[in-house]
Amino acid sequence: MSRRRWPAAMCALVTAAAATAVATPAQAANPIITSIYTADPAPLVVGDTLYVYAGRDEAPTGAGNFQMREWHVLSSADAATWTHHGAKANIGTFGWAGADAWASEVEPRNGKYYWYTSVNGNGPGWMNIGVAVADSPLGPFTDAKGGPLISDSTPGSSGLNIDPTVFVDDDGQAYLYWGGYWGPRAVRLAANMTDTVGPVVTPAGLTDFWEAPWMFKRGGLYYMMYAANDTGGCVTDTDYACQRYATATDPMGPWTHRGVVLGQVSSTTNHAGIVEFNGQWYIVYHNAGAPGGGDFRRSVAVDRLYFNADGTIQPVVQTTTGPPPNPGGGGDGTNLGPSATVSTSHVSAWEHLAAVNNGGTPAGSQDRSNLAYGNWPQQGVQWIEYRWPTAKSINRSSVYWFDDNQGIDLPASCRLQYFNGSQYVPVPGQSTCGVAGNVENVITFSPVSTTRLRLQITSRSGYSTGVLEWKAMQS
Ligand code: FUB
Repeated sequence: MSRRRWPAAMCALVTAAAATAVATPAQAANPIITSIYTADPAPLVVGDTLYVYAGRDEAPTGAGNFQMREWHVLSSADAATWTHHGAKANIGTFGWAGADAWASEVEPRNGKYYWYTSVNGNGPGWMNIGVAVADSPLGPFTDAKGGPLISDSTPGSSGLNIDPTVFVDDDGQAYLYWGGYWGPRAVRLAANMTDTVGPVVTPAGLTDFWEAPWMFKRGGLYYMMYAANDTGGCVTDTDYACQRYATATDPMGPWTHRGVVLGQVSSTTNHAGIVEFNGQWYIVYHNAGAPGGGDFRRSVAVDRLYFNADGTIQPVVQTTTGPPPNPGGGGDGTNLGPSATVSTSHVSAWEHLAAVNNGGTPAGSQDRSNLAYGNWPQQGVQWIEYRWPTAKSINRSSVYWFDDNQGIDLPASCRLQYFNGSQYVPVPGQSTCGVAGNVENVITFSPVSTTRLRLQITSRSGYSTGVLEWKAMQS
């Protein structure tokens, strides 16, 4: 972090509700939006949409401090062309806060979207972590707790309580990492996503941590990217920062430092997020690259991220063109589901297995207008399966989950398997199997030639699962 970015004075109290904005198309280049200045981007994939949540820099030219009062949302269907949805939260979202809408991140869980924010409270101390919640990625978001989740009075908290990153593991346990001013911290979150569980700890192994952690998982390995500002391979001027990363086999660490992901950018601060979308990996970060840009007038950019075969990350090449369009798929667009024979581990007597491949287009996860498949009262691992008389080449699938708000709920996890002639094995290189409600969750993978495709579904504890439509796309 730049020493220059410490604010001399707090910004004005903002009590207005989050602004409603008309979605406007943005450009396909870096920065991805130039109509306003944006910073601290946090990507999130929901179904076939890539969202970016970002703060808004409102500092005038020549200002020496941040002026940030709003958090905005952008979205893209291909990681290249962006729609700006306007401010979906602001300081007024948190009645107890008064200034400094700093870095944030949205994490989905159980059909809700939790927006963790860095914000200045009105009480004693400075920065806090707040959490807002909504039923959709675009809100409306409201304060989920009525007070800070983390503050200066939280035992063991950081010297600067900013920059939350929240990660929900496959077993349902959620983790919050945050911190600035060389003080990383970690704590478990309760299933309600708004309470902490157990002590705040200082994670080991985040070498040269300065601020801005970002956590994700790939291939069973946990990754933590974070801003550092050392001169030992990171930056030549400690007013600037790079993004280092570490890996761990346990979500609480210890972490092993692996190197630099993103070198110095044109703004002093360096804040980034990593996400997999339509089978490719991306880094979303900010710089001072927009016309009139600067350290307090930053802009969000997107570039491709590449992993080596051993799981290490290649240094990012920063571009002004941004990534090429990635609409997903790549096949001929034919859904092979309707031509398949469908079977299942269990279907409730009053539900309909035929629902999964009858070509319906659900309006939402409660929409039974084209029938619904459900496996109540079964819990744990269940499956649905397609069989074709001859082998089909498939590289993409999607699932629209059924949620009856009773015994059937969104699943905890899912995965796609194919029959390789002797057994079911995971489809190779599959992207995250999404469990979001009210959307088509797209899964991409390397093409397989098979007569059988299976969707394995693991329920949340105490619930069964269901599907409204399942697609298998020809490659
Ligand atoms: O945007 C305000 C602060 O600057 C963020 O919280 C930090 O990560 C840095 O980007």
